[in-house]
Amino acid sequence: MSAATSSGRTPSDLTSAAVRVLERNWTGSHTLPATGLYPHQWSWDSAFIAVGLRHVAPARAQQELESLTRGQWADGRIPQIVYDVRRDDDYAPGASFWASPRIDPPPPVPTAGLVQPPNHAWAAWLVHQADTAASVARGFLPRLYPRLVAWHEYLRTRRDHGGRGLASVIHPWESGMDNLPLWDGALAPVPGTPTTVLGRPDLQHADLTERPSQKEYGKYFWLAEHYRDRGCDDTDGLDRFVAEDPTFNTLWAASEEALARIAEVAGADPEPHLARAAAITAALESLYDDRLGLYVAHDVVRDEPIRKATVSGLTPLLLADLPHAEQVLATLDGPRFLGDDPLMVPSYDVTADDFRPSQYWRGPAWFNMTWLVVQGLRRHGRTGTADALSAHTRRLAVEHGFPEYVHPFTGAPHGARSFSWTAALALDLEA
Ligand code: 9YW
Repeated sequence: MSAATSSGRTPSDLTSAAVRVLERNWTGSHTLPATGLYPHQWSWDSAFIAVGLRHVAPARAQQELESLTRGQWADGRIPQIVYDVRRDDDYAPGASFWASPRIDPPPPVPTAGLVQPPNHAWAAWLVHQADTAASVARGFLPRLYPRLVAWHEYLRTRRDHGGRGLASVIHPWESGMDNLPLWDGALAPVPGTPTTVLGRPDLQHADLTERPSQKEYGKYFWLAEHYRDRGCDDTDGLDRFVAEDPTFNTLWAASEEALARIAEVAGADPEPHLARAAAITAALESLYDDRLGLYVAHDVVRDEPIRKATVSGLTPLLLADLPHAEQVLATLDGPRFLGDDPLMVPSYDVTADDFRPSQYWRGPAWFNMTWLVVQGLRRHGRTGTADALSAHTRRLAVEHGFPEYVHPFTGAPHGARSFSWTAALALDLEA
C-alpha cells in the first residue's frame, strides 16, 4: 500500500499510522477488525474499512467489499461474520457453532447466520467515486450490483417482521451495538441458558469490564442457537427478540440511495431504488419519539417503542430529507449528548442513571458512530460541530493507537487497539 494519499499531499502522522494499522490487519483478501480479539471478517466493519482504504488503496477497498460477498447466502443475506476456519477457536461463536444440517442450502463458505447493518452499498459507491477509472477498469460496480440488490431484497422480503416497511434485527449482535441499553428490556425474558458451553476467548484479549457480561453472553448464545436450530429461517420462531433499530434502517435507506447511483453505472434502472429509499425514510418516522427528540427502537414482539436516547437515534441525520432533522440536531446539542462538551458522541444518554462511560456500548464513544454523526451534521450544514468532533476523533484515534472505543469525556481508550475501522474512519476524516 502506498503511503501517499490520493490527494498527493505529504502524509500526516495520522495517515502513516492508520495505514500501518490497516496494513497489519490485512490478510490478503480482507481486513480483520483487530488482530487477536476479532480474527475473522465482519460485515459492517468491512464497509467502514473500505471507506477509509479508498483514500490510500482504492483497489484494496474494492477487494474488501467483494471478499465479504464470498459469504453471501442463497437467500441474499450478507452474513455478520465470514470465518477464517484456521482461527476457529479464537472467537466465540465460531464457524463450528453455526454449522448445522438445518441450514439448507449451507452458505458457500463458513459464516454466521446473523447479519449486520447494511452500510455496504453506500461504502461501494464511495469507493467507486474515489477512483472511478480503477473501478470501471475492474468492473467493480457491475459485479457488485446484483449482490447488493439481492442483499437489500433479503431485508425487504424476509426481515420486515413488524410489517411497517422497516427491517428488523433478531439479535442484539445484528444491530452492531451489542449491549446498547436499548436492548435490555427485550432481552430480559430471553433465557440465559444456552446448550453451548460458554467459552470466552475474547477475555484473553480484553478485560471483562470492557466486554459484555457473562449474563449477556448467555442470552446472546441462547438467541443465536434458537435461530440456528430453526435453520436461520426468518418465518418461524421469532417470538423472543425482534426490534427495529434506527441505525440499521438509516443505513439501509442511505445504501438504497447509493444503489440508485450504482444502478446507473451498472446499466440498470435507478428509479426502484430511489422509491425504496424514500419509502424506508418515510417508514423511519414511526420510530421518532417526540418526548426525547430523536429516533428510538421499536420492540416488535411487544409492539411498543423502546424509549431510550442512544446514538442510534441520532444517525437518521444521515438522510437529507429527514422531517425531524431540526429536533434531532437540538437533542444532539442538548444535555443528553454534547451539552457537557464530550470529545466524541456518547453511545448513550449521559443523563441516564445507567450511563456507563467506560463500558462497551453502554456509554463510551465509538469511532464509527461519531463518524456517522459527523456525516449527518455535514448533510445538514452544521459544519462547526462536525469539524470540532472530527478534530477530537482524529486526535484520540492517533494518540491512543486507534482504540476500539473511548470514554467520551476523558478520551481514555478502551477495548482493542489498532482497531481497523478506527484507523479507516480517522483516515477518512483526515482526507
Ligand atoms: C463482539 C467487530 C465487531 C463489530 C461490532 C462490535 C463487536 C463483536 O465487534 O462485536 O464480539 O462483541 O460490537 O459492532 O462489528 O469489530
